[in-house]
Amino acid sequence: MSATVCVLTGKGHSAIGSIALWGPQAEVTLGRVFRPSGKFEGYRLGGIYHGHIIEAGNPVDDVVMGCEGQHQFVIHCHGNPILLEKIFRLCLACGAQQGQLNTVLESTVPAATLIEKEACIEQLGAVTLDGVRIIQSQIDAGLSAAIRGWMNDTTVSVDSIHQQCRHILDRSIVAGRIIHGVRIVLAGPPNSGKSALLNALAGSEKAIVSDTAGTTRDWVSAAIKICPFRAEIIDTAGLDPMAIRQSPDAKAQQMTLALLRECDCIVLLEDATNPSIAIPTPESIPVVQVVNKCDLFQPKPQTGHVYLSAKTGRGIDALLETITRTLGAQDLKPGEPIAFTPRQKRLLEDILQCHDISQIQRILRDGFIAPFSQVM
Ligand SMILES: Nc1nc2c(ncn2[C@@H]2O[C@H](COP(=O)(O)OP(=O)(O)OP(=O)(O)O)[C@@H](O)[C@H]2O)c(=O)[nH]1
Ligand SMILES: [Mg+2]
Repeated sequence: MSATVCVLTGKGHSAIGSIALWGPQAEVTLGRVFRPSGKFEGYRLGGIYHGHIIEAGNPVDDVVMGCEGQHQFVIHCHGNPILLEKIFRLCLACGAQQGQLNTVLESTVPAATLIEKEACIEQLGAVTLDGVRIIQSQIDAGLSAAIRGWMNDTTVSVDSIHQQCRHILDRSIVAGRIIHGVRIVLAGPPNSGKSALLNALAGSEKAIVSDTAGTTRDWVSAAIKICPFRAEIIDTAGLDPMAIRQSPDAKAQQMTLALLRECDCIVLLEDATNPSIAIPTPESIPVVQVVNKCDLFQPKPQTGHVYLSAKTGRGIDALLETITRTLGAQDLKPGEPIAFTPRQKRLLEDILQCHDISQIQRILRDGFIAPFSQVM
């Protein structure tokens, strides 16, 4: 089996760049690309080696290389991305195959349990610091503590475990939103002020605002922070039952309907000066009802509606608070157990199917607590 190589550091310029090289043939590839300085007596675990990356006998870069485990090396070179790319390609030319960052971590990060290993990998994809914290808190406390508690408590009942599993799965939806971000779709009839609201939320002119109905056809988006979420706000074509079939308008309508089905929350706008018929939305997606243009007309308040003016900005804070509440941010307490991978969620769902405590104990031991090496 050939060695595997992967660039560990980001794509931009930096002082140092790092490349992982691992696998049973790693030393063979290294022998072709790395020339240690001074006396060399072989690689040992924890050893740090200064030397040069060479190509056809000529030095390419001055590097420091660490032996981080059996057949596991990290080359620390200068951080110019062109140089990193060159060293990466040299390793490929010298027998290594390209690996993925996740695989590097699975093979090289030391971890006592599978939850810890998964936490190391998953936190790389977290889009907020809160998301990273949620994942990290599952290693010693959170999910790990809940599982250890069930395993150590000889009196715990199947019903009690089931109840807690359901609670964890519910909270995992909110946690997933904080970890991976949310998609929020602005929908409503033409001219209700969706593009004006997107611009107000983004703080810049992202979308064209005009009093011509049907201005927005293709969707436009902006990324903003709605604490504790990172939100992608999507402005859509106004929903208009009169849009002619087969026309670009009809296509825009279909795109809006597809976006409504694939988001975490719908902000449904209504024009205070021009009330329209209710727009049906998918049942499973939470909706925040907004009445816009309240600077022109203040309608009689209805509970559950947010009244605002995208033009003056009045009511925008109330909208952000309502979105945060609707997405359940307040339901998740710090350190609470959550499942942060599809595998963990599947195991909790499997536990919900078990009626025998010994079956549950087996899933807990093999799926959560077993050392990483025993499970893979
Ligand atoms: N007075 C007032 N005018 C607004 C407000 N929001 C939007 N408008 C105006 O309403 C018109 C339509 O606004 P848009 O944001 O383009 O509406 P839209 O929902 O994106 O329209 P389509 O893209 O056609 O679906 C523009 O003339 C805006 O200036 C508001 O809060 N107050
Ligand atoms: Mg628009």
